[in-house]
Amino acid sequence: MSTPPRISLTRFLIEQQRDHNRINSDLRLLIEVVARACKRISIAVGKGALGGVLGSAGTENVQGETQKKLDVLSNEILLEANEWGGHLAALASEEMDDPHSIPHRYPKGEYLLVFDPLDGSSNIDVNISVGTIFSVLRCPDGVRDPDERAFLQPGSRQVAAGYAVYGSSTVLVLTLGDGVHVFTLDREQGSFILTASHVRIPEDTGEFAINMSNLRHWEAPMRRYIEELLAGKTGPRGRDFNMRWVASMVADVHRILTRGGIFIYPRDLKDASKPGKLRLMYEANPMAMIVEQAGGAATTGRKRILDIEPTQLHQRVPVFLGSKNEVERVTAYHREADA
Ligand code: P6P
Repeated sequence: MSTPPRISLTRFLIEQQRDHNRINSDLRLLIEVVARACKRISIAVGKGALGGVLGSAGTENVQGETQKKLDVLSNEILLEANEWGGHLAALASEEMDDPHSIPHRYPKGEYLLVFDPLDGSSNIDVNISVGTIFSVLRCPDGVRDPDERAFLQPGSRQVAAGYAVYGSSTVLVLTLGDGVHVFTLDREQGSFILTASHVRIPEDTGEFAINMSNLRHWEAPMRRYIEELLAGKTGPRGRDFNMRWVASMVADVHRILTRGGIFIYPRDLKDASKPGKLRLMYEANPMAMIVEQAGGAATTGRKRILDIEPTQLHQRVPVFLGSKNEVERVTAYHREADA
């Protein structure tokens, strides 16, 4: 059997630009630069205790969460990598209160990049997979000095989205709006190599991902859905289900992209002021674009995530995403309960 040609990320992007006219040179540079930054973050994460970057940075981010040293380092790597290229009008990050302007010494471009530089960082010190999540939007026409308002666009306007998982291998998952493609880092060559194209999420699944410790705080339709899964063969679903929870969204989503499943971080009444834990702009939106591009679904339990009109850069939303038929079922339960 002939081995498929080794297509690097660079070749893939050049072909997307030249043969398919799907992207322009600025967006191609943006993806290349973000991928290169993810390689640097992968190296830093891979050093573990030997890199002197584990543990807390002793600072808090805008979420009021203690920042890990690697959170801060990953953020700096992404800022430094993206400032000089002339492809961005501004950047925003989970780790920064406000958007980051492109220094005046560099040209500005037409894109906005928003990212979670190191998602799942509570897992760093215990050597469990973490990752980077990013989303690309166009800067609104005529906006020369974008502030938070320029970023507040629905996820349906994303031109690209992706994540890197720093696990047993380092994987970059990317969508440019024409399917989902997976690249695996060849550490010897230092290149991301295409290892899967047009990935599809099975519409049905026997696996769910949720943090069960919050059960007593959930809304009624959420408890109904999970209790039916736990009832297994003897219950209304007539089959058994399995559960996984890595507590790194990138790892849970990558498993779902690879073999199906449903990922849920619901609204819980533990803190009524927070409509969910996960952030819309740099967690829910990019993951929702990827999941929908792979034939899955992504809702807040009540509405399509990509249709949400953002009101704040760091706003939170409930997240239900993955195998289409399961997401549609649990969303129907919420709508029935609301009716
Ligand atoms: P919990 C990581 O902190 C994160 O933002 C996501 O990556 C992950 O899915 C979730 O929070 C885990 O939350 O409440 O289970 O620790």
